[in-house]
Parts: sequence; structure tokens; C-alpha cells
Amino acid sequence: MSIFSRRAKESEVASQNRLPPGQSLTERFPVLHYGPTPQYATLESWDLRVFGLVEEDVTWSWEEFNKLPRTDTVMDIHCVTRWSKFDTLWSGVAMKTLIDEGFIKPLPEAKYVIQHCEHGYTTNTSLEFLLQETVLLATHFDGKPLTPEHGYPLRVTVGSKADRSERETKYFWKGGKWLRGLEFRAKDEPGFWEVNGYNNNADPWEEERFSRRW
Ligand SMILES: Nc1nc2c(c(=O)[nH]1)N[C@H]1C(S)=C(S)[C@@H](COP(=O)(O)O)O[C@H]1N2
Ligand SMILES: [Mo]
Repeated sequence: MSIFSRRAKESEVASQNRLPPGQSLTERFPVLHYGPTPQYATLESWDLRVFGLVEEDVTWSWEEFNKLPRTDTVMDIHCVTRWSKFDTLWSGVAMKTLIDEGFIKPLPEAKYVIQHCEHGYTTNTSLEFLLQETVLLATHFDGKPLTPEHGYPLRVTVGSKADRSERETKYFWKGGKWLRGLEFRAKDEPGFWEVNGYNNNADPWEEERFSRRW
């Protein structure tokens, strides 16, 4: 894809109010994470644990997870390192579906959720944030299973809709790759990047990249 076409697309999304301040459009799919990429030879010992302030803890095997009701969602994703990727197609299980249909039953005190990922990566949001259409526990990108470096077998997605209809958007670090647990809590707790200087609220439209603490 030529640079001229990239520029033209960037102007187009900018004119549609889809390009957050300080971001530029990429047509690639950069890989960004701290630490090694988990490799799974098999998913036999993989599970996803839901725990904390929920009526009952739940643990899904890969087979069980794949029987949950599925959704496709198209969204724009925004990385704090200044790239945005538009019209990305993800498939998986929406957090909202899990809660609306009673697969997860948060207690009334549950206000925040910590995503727990392989190798100890964590990230945090409010529970309310996770009920938006753009938040999937995604198994597929662009119709194909996630690649190892993009989070195979399961990651969280966060992004914005083309019509900007979501209440809140977050930078893409709030989407944990290699997700293994969801912890429901009454109080917020900063995750990996949030402890390491990134802004806890992480709204790309407000350009909330770094924490004011330093
Ligand atoms: N487990 C884990 N998930 C993670 C990260 C990480 O370091 N570890 N980095 C985050 C960051 S900073 C970004 S921008 C996105 C990048 O996703 P991608 O590599 O699929 O583009 O993953 C997020 N999820
Ligand atoms: Mo990032």
C-alpha cells in the first residue's frame, strides 16, 4: 500500500472524527507487548477463570468457552504509541452477553474488573466500561484465529466504533492478550502499564497517555 493511499485514508478518517489527537493511521498490525509470547502446543490445560465479587466462580475450559454465544464486532483500535488501525473485525464472546445472559453474575459491589493474562500481565477497567459493544473476549481477528503474537487463544478488545457511539474508549493496552482470568472487585487496582506510568483512564479522545504522577 503506497504512502499516498495511507495519507488519503488518514485524512478521510480524520474528517469523520475517527482519528484521536496525536494518532496516525496504520495499515499494518503492529505487535506490542512486554515479555515473551506464550506458545500453546495444545489448549488442553488452558482455562479461563472468573472470580472475585461474582455469585459463583466460573472456570471454562477451551471447549466450554467455545460453546458460549458469539458476536462479531468491527472497531477502530488506538495504541498509546500513536498508531490507530481502523475497521478491524473481531469475533468472540461479548462481555455484555456473558453478563446479560447470566454466564457471569457480578455481585452488586463489583465495580471494577482486572484482566489477568499469562506471565502476570494485568490491566484494569470499570465493569461498566466492559459492557460496551466494543469489548469482546476475542478468539478471531479478521475471520482467522488470533496469531500467537496477537494473543492466541484469547484476548480482550477495546476500541471505538466508526460512529463513535460508545460511551468510553480506551487505548489498546486495556485489551489484555493471552487472557486467563477476570477478577471482579469493589475497588480499582492499577495493572501493569498503569503502574508503569500510563494513565489509568486511558481515553484516546482526551489523549490520556501518561499518568500525572510523574
Ligand atoms: N498480556 C499482554 N497484553 C497486552 C500487552 C502486554 O504487554 N501483555 N500490551 C498491550 C498493548 S500496550 C497494546 S498496544 C496491545 C497490542 O496488541 P497487538 O500486539 O495485538 O497489536 O496489547 C495490549 N495487551
Ligand atoms: Mo500499547
